[in-house]
Amino acid sequence: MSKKTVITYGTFDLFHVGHVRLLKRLSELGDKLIVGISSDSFNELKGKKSFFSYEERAEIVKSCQYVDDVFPENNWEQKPSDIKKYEADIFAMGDDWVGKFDFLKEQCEVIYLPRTEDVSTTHIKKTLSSLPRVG
Ligand code: C2G
Repeated sequence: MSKKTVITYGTFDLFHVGHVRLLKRLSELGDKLIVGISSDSFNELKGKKSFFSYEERAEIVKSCQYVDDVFPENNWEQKPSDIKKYEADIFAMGDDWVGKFDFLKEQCEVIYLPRTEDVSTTHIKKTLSSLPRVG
């Protein structure tokens, strides 16, 4: 049975249980999971300002037991060449992206998994910014 590589992408800022549960399920789809972490410049393109830098977010995701390797995601266009470079058999994302990456079906299997409800980086940031200042 040939070994299957799964590839996914994301900002993964303020690493939370929604990210962990997605990465766990992704790792169960194959034998190896590699994650494209959005660079700080790409985050700006996505209109996102992350709390942690690319280096910190990459270190945190790489430390996750479900993840085998990480690499920088610098633009929207690199996915086809990444899939070739890493010989990915499956491209998978949370289903807030459903349909958006179906063009990759020419190269590999494309799967969208249900997001974890009631947790998001945006919500965490909003909650923290509404707390009274301490110290
Ligand atoms: N996710 C999830 N459940 C949540 C929050 C996020 O399953 N409660 C998933 C998202 O669906 C995504 C991954 O975790 O597949 C990373 O989410 P983000 O860090 O928000 O990444 P995003 O901004 O969606 O960037 O080229 C693709 C982009 O880089 C994806």
